[in-house]
Amino acid sequence: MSGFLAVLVVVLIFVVIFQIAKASEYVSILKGEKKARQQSNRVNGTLLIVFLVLGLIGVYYCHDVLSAKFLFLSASEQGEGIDNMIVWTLAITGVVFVITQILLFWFSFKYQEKEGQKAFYFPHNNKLELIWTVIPAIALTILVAIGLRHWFRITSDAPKEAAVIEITGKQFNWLIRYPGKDGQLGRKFFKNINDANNPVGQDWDDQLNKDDFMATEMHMVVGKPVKLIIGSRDVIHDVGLSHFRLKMDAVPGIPTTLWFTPKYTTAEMKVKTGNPDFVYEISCDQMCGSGHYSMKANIVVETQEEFDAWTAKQVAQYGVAHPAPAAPEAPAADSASAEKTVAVNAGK
Ligand SMILES: [Cu+2]
Repeated sequence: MSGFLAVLVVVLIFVVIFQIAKASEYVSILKGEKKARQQSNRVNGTLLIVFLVLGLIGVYYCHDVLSAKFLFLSASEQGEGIDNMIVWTLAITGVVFVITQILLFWFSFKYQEKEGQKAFYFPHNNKLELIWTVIPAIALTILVAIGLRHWFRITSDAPKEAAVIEITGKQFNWLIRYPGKDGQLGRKFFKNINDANNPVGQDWDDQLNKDDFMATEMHMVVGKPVKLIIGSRDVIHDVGLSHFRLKMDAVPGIPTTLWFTPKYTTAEMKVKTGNPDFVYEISCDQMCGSGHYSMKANIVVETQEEFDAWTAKQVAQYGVAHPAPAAPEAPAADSASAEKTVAVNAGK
C-alpha cells in the first residue's frame, strides 16, 4: 500500500511540474521573449548563489559530522608519511575546490544578461590556457612523486632485522604463518594444500618447515620492522591495514611484500584512543565473494617479552600434521614377552 502511495506522489509531483512549466511558457509568450529570458536568468542566478551557500555549508557540516570517524593517528612510522601526503593533497585540492566553486557560481550570477549589460566575447587566451594547464600539471606531478616515494619505501627491501610473517588469503579467512626459531619460512607447494592439517601446503621434506607455526592472530613487536609476505590460495584478496595506513593485494601465484614498523602496542592504542576494546585489524579490501565480511583478522602489537611468551606457546604445524604415535601401553609383568609382542606387532 505504501509503495502504491509513493508512486502516486511521484506521479502527482511530475504532473504539477509539467503544469507549472506549461503555465510559464504561456506567460513568456504574453510578456515577450527577451523579458521572459531576463526574468528566468534572474531566478536562475539567484538559485545558483543559494546553491553555492548551501553547498559550502553542506561541505562544512559533512566534515563536522564525519571527522569523529577519522582513523585517529597512524600506528606505523611509514603511515605518518602517508597521512602527511593525504593532508597536503586535501589542502591543495580543497583550496582549489572552494575558489573555483565560488567563482563559478558568483560569475554566473554577476554577469547574467540584464538591461545595459552585454556579454564580452572572449574566445581564447594563450596566457590563461598556459597558466591553468601548467600549474595543475606541476602540482599533480609533485603529489604523484611523493606518493611514489612512499610506495617505493614500503615495497623496498625490508631492514635485515625485520621479522618475517607470511599471510595467505583464502575464501574466507587469512592464514598466518610464522618462520619459527630459525627465522626462515619453509618451502611450500600448492598440491600439498590440505585443510585438515596443511592449509598453506608446506613441503615436509624441507627442514626449514619443521618449526614454522600457523596462527589465527598476527602478533608483532612494537618498534621492530615487520615484513609481510602476502599471497592467496584462490581469488585476489587484499591485506588492508587501515590503522597502519597500508594495503597490499594478495595475488594467487605471485607473492607480494610490504614492510612497516608498528609504533604503538595494542595496550597503548587502547589508552590513546580512549577505547578499552581497541584492536588492530586486517580486513580484506577486495570484494572477493559472498563471505567477504568474514575476512578479518586481529593484529596484536606487543612488547618483545610478551611476543616471546606468545611464541613459546605456539605449536609447529609439522607437529600438527605429524602427531606423535600414542604412548605404548604399560609393560606387562613379564617384560621379555611384552617386548616380543611389540616386536611381532612391529613386524606385521
Ligand atoms: Cu578477500
